[in-house]
Amino acid sequence: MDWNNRVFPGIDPLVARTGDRVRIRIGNLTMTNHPIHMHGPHFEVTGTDGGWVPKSARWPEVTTDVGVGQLRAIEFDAVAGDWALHCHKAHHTMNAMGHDIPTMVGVDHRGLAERIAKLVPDYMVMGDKGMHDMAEMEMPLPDNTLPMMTGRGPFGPVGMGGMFSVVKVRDDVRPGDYRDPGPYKHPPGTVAYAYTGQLQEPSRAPSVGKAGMSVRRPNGHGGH
Ligand SMILES: [Cu+2]
Repeated sequence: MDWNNRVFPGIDPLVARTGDRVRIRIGNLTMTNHPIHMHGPHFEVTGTDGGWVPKSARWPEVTTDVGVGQLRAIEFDAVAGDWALHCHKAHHTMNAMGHDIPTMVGVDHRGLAERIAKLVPDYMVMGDKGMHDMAEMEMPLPDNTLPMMTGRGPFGPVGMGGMFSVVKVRDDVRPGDYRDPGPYKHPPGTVAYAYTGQLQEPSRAPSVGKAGMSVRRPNGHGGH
C-alpha cells in the first residue's frame, strides 16, 4: 500500500517545528480501511467528512481508523523527535508480497492438495519475530518490483515499508522549510540500551503454606 503513490523509504517526511499545531488530512481512496497510527504525541480527530468536530467531542488518540472513502483530519501539538506515522495493518507497511508466486490461471486443480509441497518447495517461516529480518534479507525480486522494505534509520534497518512515513519535529525549522532535516539527534541519556550489568534475583512469593498445595518438582523422564 502507498501514500500518494509513494512508499517508504521513497517518501518525504512530514516536517514541523516544536510547538506547532499540526494538522494532517487523510483521505482513503482504497477499497480497505486503514487504521492510521502515530508514535509520540497523541492526536485528536478534528475533522470528518461531516465537518469539523466540536472541541467538546474530541478525544485523545494514537490510532484512527479511516474507512473506505472516508476523510479524517487529525491534529496535535508538535514535540521534538522523529515519530513514525503508518497504517497499523502490518501487510500495509510492506511492499510487493506476491513475488515468486506462480499465477494459477489455467492450472488443473485436481489433486493439488497432495502435490502442494512440490509446488512450494521454498516455503519459509517469516514474521515470527516481526518483519525486521525481511528488511535485511533483500530477496531477489522480479524487475520493476518495489523491495518489501529497505529503509534504514539511525539504529539500523527499519522493518516497515509501504504506508509508512516519519513526522520530523525540530526546534529550529524555519517557516515554510519542509526539507528533510535528517535523523533526530537524541539528547544524551534519552536512548534505550541493553543493560549489561549484574542482574538481581527475581523476588518470589513464599513457597507452600501449611494447608497449601504441594508442588511436585519435575525430576526428568527417568525417575519412575
Ligand atoms: Cu492500511
